Amino acid sequence: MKKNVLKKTVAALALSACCASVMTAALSASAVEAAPVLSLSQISKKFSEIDTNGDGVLSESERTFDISMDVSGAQRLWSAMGIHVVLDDGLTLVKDDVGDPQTTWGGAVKGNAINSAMYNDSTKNLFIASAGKMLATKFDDGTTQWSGQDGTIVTFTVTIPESAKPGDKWNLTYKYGVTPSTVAGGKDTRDLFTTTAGQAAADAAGKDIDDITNYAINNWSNGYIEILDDVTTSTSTSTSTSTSTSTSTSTSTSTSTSTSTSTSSTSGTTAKGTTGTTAKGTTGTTAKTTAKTTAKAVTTTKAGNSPKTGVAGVAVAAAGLVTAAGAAFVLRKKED
Ligand SMILES: [Ca+2]
Repeated sequence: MKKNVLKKTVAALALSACCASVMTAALSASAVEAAPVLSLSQISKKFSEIDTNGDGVLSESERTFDISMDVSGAQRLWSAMGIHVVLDDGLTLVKDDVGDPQTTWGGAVKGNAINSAMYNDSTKNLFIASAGKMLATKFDDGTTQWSGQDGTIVTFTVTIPESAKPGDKWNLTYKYGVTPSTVAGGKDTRDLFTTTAGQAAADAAGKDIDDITNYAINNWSNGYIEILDDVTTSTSTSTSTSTSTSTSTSTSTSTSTSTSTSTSSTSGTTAKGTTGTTAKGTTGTTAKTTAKTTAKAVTTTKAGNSPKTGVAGVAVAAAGLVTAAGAAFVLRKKED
């Protein structure tokens, strides 16, 4: 009984959302449409910047990084989210005193009633969920507004390993999770970033993925932490030649060439050639040439970073998905 009422309500919402957007699209070229772009922090630092006290060793605090999950293009245009982020091997999620992910929820979800983060240690899947509502206010063109905003959704914290060294990189990768019906019961439970109306419309149309979610998963930007190679190691071989010739009775030419090649660091070479001529009483000429060659070291070495494979994802499916499903159910329940 309650279910039916709910279904009708959802259908009505979907219908109104559908027709409102169709009408505004027809009336105005600048209709407000959700085009959510989810991102994760992309951090590139030199080892010397991370090793703040300069002792050559990375302490726990020096190895700790805040990762921000942000969204743009969906200001007041979303209300339901459940998305996975997979942490690379080597990254450790920081937890609070009761074992939950240590998180700070941001402005994008401050109007949402439920915000939840769950982490599966074995699969390294972090599931971020948020649920809001439709607002009474509308955009000028009549488009329905929702509680979800642009900005930071959540900030969580990870540490890189003690063995971290220049050239290392760890990825944080968005994943669209699907919990099969065999696990979830009923029908497949899928990740989403949309409105309840958007999802209802997709359900009504028999589509697995609604349009807003589809945009999100095709435009998200993954995160990473990388340590740039700024360490000067190895010996640089530099050769410097200086030749000078001086002839003639009235002028003096001095040529100085200097070449320096370095494979790993910066090197400068200065060659100075001086020649003075005194033949026939002409004045001496001094030529000085300075050549400087700077070669920047480029390191493309990557170590110890095996990319996530689908196999790993599958392996987690059971446990991670149960978690996802659990969250989805909680969300649904709360929404009801
Ligand atoms: Ca240090």
